[in-house]
Amino acid sequence: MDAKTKRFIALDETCGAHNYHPLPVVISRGRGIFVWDVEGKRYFDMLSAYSALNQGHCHPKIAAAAKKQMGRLTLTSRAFHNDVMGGFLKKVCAVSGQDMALPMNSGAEAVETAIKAMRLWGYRKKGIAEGQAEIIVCEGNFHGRTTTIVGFSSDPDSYSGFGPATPGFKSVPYGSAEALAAAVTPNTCGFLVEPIQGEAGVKIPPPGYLKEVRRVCSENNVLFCADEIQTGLGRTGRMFCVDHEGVKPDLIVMGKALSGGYYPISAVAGRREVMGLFKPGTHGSTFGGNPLASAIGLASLNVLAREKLAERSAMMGEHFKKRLGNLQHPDIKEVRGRGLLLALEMNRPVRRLCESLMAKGLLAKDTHENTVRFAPPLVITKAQVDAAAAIIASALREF
Ligand code: IF1
Repeated sequence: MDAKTKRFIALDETCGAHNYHPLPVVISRGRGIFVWDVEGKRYFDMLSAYSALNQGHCHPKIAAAAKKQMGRLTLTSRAFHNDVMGGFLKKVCAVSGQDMALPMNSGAEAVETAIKAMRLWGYRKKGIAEGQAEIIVCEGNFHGRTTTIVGFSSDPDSYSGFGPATPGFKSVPYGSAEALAAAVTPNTCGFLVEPIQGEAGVKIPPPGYLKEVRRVCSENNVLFCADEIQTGLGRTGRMFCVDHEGVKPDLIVMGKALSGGYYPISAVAGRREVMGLFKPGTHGSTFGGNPLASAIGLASLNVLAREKLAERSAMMGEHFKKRLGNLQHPDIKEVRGRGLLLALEMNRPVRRLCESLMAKGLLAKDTHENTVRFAPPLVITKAQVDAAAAIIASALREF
């Protein structure tokens, strides 16, 4: 590792809390599916900032929209209207097929907003006694890092040391609509679920699961809330992952690629009967729905549509999955995924494989020890998929 890289890493380690264990690479530039480090070395980005860069690094159209708005108006707070937010939220509702949206900043903030919306609906509409509302979540979930959210995580790394947990949540096995039905009580207001569990290692539920969830929630007057922060906005080959089963949740949570990687933008879109329950003073955020975020968000959604990135994700994902499926190695356990949310699970820890991939010019992240996630920006071409697959094959031969 050369001096410049060492210096940047030392600075991060001295002044930054060690809540991550990054690969030893210092990135200084990005464009499309590539990033360059401080030595000028080029890498395929196979993480896309955990699927926040579906449109690719530094997409010129989003940059142009950001620069234009930056010179005009960036923040008013919601104490006043601005001339950008409405157009953005109209687009958010149009792409999600929902009536009303509430803009926030991080994914976790949007999940917290959805939790408040489900509880509010439970009390105001379902008639649950105040303070008794329950929300069902899945084992293996990842919905963010606030204390309430980690309180219902099943991953000790996420919740240890951060108790006491917020009450009012219970877990069921992922993928079982029967387990969900059995867990519902008269106090259940909502079910919060990832259509594919990203952090758990790209866990895909059995076919028909989401349809069954929709039926169970409808039959029991329980809100179905899909966390599409990672799986949404084209990542799995459809605009939203729930579209693979033609299912319409009551609430959809978005984040990450809603900004094309430019700016923290998230939103909860839902039925008017639910989202209309927030009255002035009952929820808010200094930056939520600001003009700059709204201009960037609108441009990001327009790029997804104009460049047909969901369709590209389906086509390139199929091709990439086939190439990964042809890889030969005695320790390969499974190749799985949908669209360009792919995972290679081995029978042993893969950190060294990721370090070898990095040496060969490809950046990928291990999740839960034995799984490497491959989730490039959706703008990747067939030739680039083939080049990436060749690098992965070469690293595997040495692994
Ligand atoms: C980290 C994981 C991925 C998410 C889903 C909500 C959020 C996320 C389905 C919260 C965020 C990020 C967070 C980041 C790493 C990454 C991650 F490994 F943590 F779990 F992608 F799988 N719902 N996921 O995936 O959104 O508040 O971060 O904007 O915390 O290490 P956020």
